Amino acid sequence: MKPYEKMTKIEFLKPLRMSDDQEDPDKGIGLATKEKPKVKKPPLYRVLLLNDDYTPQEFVVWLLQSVFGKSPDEAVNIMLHVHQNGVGVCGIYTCEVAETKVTQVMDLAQLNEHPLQCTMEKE
Ligand code: TYC
Repeated sequence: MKPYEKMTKIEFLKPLRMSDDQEDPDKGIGLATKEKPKVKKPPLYRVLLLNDDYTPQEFVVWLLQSVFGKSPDEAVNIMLHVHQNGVGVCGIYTCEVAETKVTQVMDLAQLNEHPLQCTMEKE
């Protein structure tokens, strides 16, 4: 039986260990030993809701629940924060997700003929 025939699938995928008496071809050519992590965290974006005098409060609460997955209590709190302070954060997402949320809010506002504005900014 050949050695690889005894190997499991996982063993087969593992690189074979070089035995001590074999010459290491990479020895002494200054290869870095400490690897830097290769994954970078993606930039994040805040999605902001702006206050206006015409969009109904119930519509904003509904949006926060359906687009941003907020609970009824969270949605009311965010809506009231925006109502009182002029602007508020609906959520923090990667760029593509944030863009999608902004588009969904703007489309729903337009469809329902409300002047609601939604934007995003880098964290
Ligand atoms: N100010 C609005 C009103 O009193 C409610 C409102 C809240 C509108 C938040 C927009 O992003 C908003 N009807």
